[in-house]
Amino acid sequence: MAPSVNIDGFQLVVDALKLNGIDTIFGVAGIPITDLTRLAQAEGMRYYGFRHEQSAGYAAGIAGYLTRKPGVCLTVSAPGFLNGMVALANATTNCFPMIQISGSSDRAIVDLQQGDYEELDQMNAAKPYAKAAFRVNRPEDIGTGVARAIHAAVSGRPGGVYLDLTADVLAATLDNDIASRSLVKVVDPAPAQIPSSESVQRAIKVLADAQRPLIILGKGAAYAQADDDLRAWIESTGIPYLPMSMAKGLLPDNHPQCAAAARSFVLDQADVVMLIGARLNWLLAHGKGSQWSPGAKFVQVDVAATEIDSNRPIAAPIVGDISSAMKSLREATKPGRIKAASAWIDAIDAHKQQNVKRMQQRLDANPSPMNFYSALRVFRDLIAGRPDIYVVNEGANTLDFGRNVIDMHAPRKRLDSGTWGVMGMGYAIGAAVTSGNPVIAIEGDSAFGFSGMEIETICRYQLPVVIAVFNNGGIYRGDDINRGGGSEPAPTVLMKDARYDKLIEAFGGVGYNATDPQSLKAAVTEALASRKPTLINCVIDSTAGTESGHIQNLNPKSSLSTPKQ
Ligand code: ADP
Ligand code: TPW
Ligand code: MG
Repeated sequence: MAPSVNIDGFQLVVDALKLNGIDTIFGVAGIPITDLTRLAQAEGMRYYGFRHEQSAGYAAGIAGYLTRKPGVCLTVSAPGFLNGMVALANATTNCFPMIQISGSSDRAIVDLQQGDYEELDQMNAAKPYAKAAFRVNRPEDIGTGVARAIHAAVSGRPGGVYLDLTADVLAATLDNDIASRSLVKVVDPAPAQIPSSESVQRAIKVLADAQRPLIILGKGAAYAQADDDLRAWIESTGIPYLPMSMAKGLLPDNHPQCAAAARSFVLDQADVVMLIGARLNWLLAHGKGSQWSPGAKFVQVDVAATEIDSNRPIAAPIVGDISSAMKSLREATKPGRIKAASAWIDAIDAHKQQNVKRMQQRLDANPSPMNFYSALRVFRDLIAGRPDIYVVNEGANTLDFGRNVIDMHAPRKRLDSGTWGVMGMGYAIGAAVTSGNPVIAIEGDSAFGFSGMEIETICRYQLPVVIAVFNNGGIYRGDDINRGGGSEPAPTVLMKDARYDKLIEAFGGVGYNATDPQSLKAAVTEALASRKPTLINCVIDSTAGTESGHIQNLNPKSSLSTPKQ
């Protein structure tokens, strides 16, 4: 007797995700996944439909970072898949757990290149950009495919995983009993990786012998959610720390041990540097060059053994997950064994005071039009009393000044362009959806433009997102000139006097045009109180920024004469 056929691939995918506690999907509907989006919603999952897959993927990536569960992005075949792929690569680069699930066309036709609708060999295209890539070719393998994707995304160093579901598999049907037996509930997807006690003892000795120790906290430490152990151990040692941008707030930025206001001094002077969930990549000048003391010794806590020695030799690697590592360090560090010397702390404090004074003078100035400092001061003051607010910050100068000016007071509340320098509204939506908390997205006018249409998404779902477009009329600045003398705008120039606030009104959101700190403060305050989708056009001096922001050293220059800055 033929088995009773009563479950299809669509249903199995939803069942497999739900069985593993995945309750949210970000995506764009179309062939062959339209019914998957409908079914997911019908079955109680949250589905957020975007205007572009890249934004949906950024939302999924940041949701993964914030929740430690893989964020799921669902895309259609070929172009939709490729649009999402930037976000998957971004997740891998930033160590965010994410799964991009994409429908794909007919395998037989794709493999013979016979010209199918949206034809592309997606799994192989995804491989170089993903931590792992899988394709499901039989409906009875859907459960295994989802389980493997989850393990790959969250275990060890998290990353982006690609899961290909062919149109045939989605539409296929399967006997109900066989189908339910094929599902896999993943057990312990991110197992603890406990560091060896030798590695912990070695690190303690290096730190205890240091004259001028320094801790650098990265977003791996934020991701680990080991906030209490991390803070307790750091406070017990008195070692000053520098937060990388997304680790800001892990310990509050106004903590006495925070050395952010003396960054150059501590990097130059430290004799032992302990990296906790931070890579010695371009963001730290690879640990080399004039910023760094050539004799500095390194301790590194990281879940990825392959990260060790990648840029500078690591004298004391602690390979393990940060939660286990901080527990081991707390247990193994005898009281008083590691103690930052008071001469070192005093020297740092002196530098901090000078720099804080200098910053205060800049913040106190009230130029017209606003510059980055005067506009950011408004956000700095508001956020100081609202640790629940997420701050998304993207652009070049808008990003760099924002990082320095806005203090963070709670863990994982600052989300920014990260390791790859990406921009778009996806993080703001992902943070709002996963937390329900208000989000302030401080975006350069160019940064905003990468996915400006997602304001329709924000309005459609009525998300409490306040977008502040720092409108200086360009990429970096708004005053460059056409070097050929022609009348067309210069390459970095965007439309002068654009009114971005008018855009959101088309979708029923609230727009403000802010030309001074008072009107900006009033607009943000009203927006936070109402929780309505809001876009504030912040008019910034078009000459206030610098080309490439704070990374001019990475920008090769031609013999072309540079304009005055
Ligand atoms: P940042 O940009 O803030 O400096 P990076 O993204 O460069 O941070 O570094 C994050 C590091 O944290 C990566 O090397 C990654 O392997 C590591 N990491 C991520 N999650 C964990 C974890 N739970 N435990 C230990 N290390 C982790
Ligand atoms: C996908 C190159 C880096 S920063 C930036 C661009 C285009 C925009 C800077 O202008 P913005 O900020 O946002 O107005 P501000 O305050 O300095 O004026 N394409 C991608 N990623 C990157 N990083 C770029 C281009 C870039
Ligand atoms: Mg700009």
